Amino acid sequence: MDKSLNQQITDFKVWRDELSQSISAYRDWLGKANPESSLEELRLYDIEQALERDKLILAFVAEFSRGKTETINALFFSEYEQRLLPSDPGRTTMCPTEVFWDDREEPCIKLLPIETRKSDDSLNYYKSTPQAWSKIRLEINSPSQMKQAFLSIIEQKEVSLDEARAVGLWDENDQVMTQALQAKGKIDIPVWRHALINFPHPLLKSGLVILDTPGLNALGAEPELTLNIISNAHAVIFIMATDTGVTKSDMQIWTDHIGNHCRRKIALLNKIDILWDALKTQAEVDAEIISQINQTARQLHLDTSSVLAISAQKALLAKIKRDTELLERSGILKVEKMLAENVVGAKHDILRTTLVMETSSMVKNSRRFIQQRLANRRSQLDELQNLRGKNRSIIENLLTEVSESRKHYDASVATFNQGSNVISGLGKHLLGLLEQENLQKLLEESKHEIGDSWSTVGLNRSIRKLIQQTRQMAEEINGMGSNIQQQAEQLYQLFASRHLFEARIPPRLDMSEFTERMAALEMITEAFCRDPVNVMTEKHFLIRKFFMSLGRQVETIFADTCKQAQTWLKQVLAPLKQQIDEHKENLDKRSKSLMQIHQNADELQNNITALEENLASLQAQSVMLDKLLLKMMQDAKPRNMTTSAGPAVAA
Ligand SMILES: Nc1nc2c(ncn2[C@@H]2O[C@H](COP(=O)(O)OP(=O)(O)OP(=O)(O)O)[C@@H](O)[C@H]2O)c(=O)[nH]1
Ligand SMILES: [Mg+2]
Repeated sequence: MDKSLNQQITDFKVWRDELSQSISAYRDWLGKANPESSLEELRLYDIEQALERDKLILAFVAEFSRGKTETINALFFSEYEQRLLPSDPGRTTMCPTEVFWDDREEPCIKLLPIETRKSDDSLNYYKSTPQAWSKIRLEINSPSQMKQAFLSIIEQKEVSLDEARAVGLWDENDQVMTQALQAKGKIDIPVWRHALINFPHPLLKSGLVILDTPGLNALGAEPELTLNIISNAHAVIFIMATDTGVTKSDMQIWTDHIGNHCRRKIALLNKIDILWDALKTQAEVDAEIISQINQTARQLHLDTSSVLAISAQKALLAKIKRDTELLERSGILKVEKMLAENVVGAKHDILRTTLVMETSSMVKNSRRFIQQRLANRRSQLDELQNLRGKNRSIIENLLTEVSESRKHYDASVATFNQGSNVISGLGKHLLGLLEQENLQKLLEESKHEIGDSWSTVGLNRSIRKLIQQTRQMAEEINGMGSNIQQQAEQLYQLFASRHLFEARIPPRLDMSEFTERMAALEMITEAFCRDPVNVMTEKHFLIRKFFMSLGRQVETIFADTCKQAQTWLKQVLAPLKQQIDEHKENLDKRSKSLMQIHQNADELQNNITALEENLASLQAQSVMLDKLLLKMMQDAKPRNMTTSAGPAVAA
């Protein structure tokens, strides 16, 4: 394997682990320093988990026999010196296959029976239902046992027309099926619906997940793949073959399942070895390849730099035989370079700009908090040191002063409590819109709108209406969000003007991700409804399944947004609340120590000593936070990785 891709993925994992350690150190500190920080601690824990479980998903999507599995073998599994995942002429991979590593389980392959398609339960649901899967253990030291086990991915069985219909796999336009039915009265269908391969390969251990898919038939039959799994992949690798060129069904897969709904796309023109011809010069072969690349890029509306020509078969062979010349000629090194730089690099960028920024801003807040506390303690120390040799009347004056500011302050706190109550009332109303109960009503209405006919026209109309409703809802939430934000801002201003608190502007609630995700679902639905095969044959089974999968997706989007809104609501007043408590504690401390000194002059020195000790401890904490922050800021800088800005991968 090319070192750059391997190295890049491993480096990325090391970076995540180091960052996770810094975050964990900060979380420990926070727990001890601020007993009221459980919300932040929980969030930090979530971030640590997200870093640990972070996945980089590469989906291989194409019509059958274009060489997806061969490319996966060549890219990731050549060290087993054989074709580990089964790849053969004709339709080979029968079920979508996810290859990954999860150390909570032994190496194994898990298979979901095709009959599960008869129920409305989603693939995602089955993933959390272990008893539904058949499991084969993998002996990782025995390539032959593994190869044998992997053959299950291509298992098929003969069933009657009724049975094929019952699992929603009968397709009267599929020639292979109709011919089989005529010839033997039976149809071949896959034995398994989905395969999960848990495999301890170093790259998979670093968080890489590979998704291998069968051709158009399976994609069309399992809407959840397009709606959820493929559209969530970090990059989709679309493969065509030089011998067939871009066919009609290639184009259909591209437009329906990839084109507009995937973030990063790489197109590969495979099997260039077929063009290698002893009677042609290398220049002639190169010219033919370039011409095919240009034509493919035009057809797919991609930049030519996103289309690469390869021979997966020769790449696998070259790696096994350690033939560097053939490896270079196979074109696979360019694919590895592109994946390393653009896909891994881009993923790294996303984490840097989101998680690192979020945690470092939390550390900055803590640092600011400690600085303020230090300043307060210093002025308190000054006050006490100035009392040395002074008479009791001065202390009495100071006590009156503290008590006056306490009264003044309590009045503001009462205003804060009122405002905070109003905000939590508004917040409840806002969250109510995003709750599953409200969504289920919307989904029920959509289902009603489609009626019993399950037609594409009905589906399209109902989804459009649903999206329109959620758009209005997002606007309503935006309005409520800015109302809350304004009310919070007034409270911040009140404390800034009356008690010299730091003036801050509370964060806004951002609903743009929600709207974008809903719009993406609308686009996928439109493509599905436009597809002539779905329109002409009116596949009720499929449309029903599509609607169900769509419903699950919308549920996820609502749940994510609800969680975000909850966090935002908690954060909108949290910094102010923290300052209010801190200020109260300062006033309490000040008046308590003045009272002690008023009663007994000897207490002055004890109080000074205690404050000095407290100052020293705060200073040590401040140094520790500075170090942590510095480390995080360094982590936030791009390393020597290329960023996602380059045009090489269509985003
Ligand atoms: N000549 C040549 N044949 C290739 C190349 N890559 C794959 N093949 C052959 O093409 C056939 C199909 O390859 P697969 O990897 O099974 O294709 P797939 O896209 O995974 O196909 P399905 O699993 O059926 O969806 C196999 O016989 C491969 O050996 C290549 O670069 N050159
Ligand atoms: Mg395959």
